[in-house]
Amino acid sequence: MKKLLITAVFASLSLFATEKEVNMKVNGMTCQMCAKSVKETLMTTEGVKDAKIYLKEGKAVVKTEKDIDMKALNEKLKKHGYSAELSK
Ligand SMILES: [Cu+2]
Repeated sequence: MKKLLITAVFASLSLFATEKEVNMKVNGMTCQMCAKSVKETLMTTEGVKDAKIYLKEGKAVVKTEKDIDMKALNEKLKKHGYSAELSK
């Protein structure tokens, strides 16, 4: 039982270690539908765990477990008229 607990703690620690938050500037969003579309595109991108879209600010905060392939992401976004770049 104790061993199981330790294993669980280590598993959650390594999860924290690999997960990070990335800020992106998103261009081209004008309404709620845009935000939804960008979110869906991000959520189907490899490594992305969660994405929060800020329509007014034109940005996205993305939880990811690996570096995002921005080129591949932009190719998908471009089809819908958006683009994204890493900020800060
Ligand atoms: Cu829109």
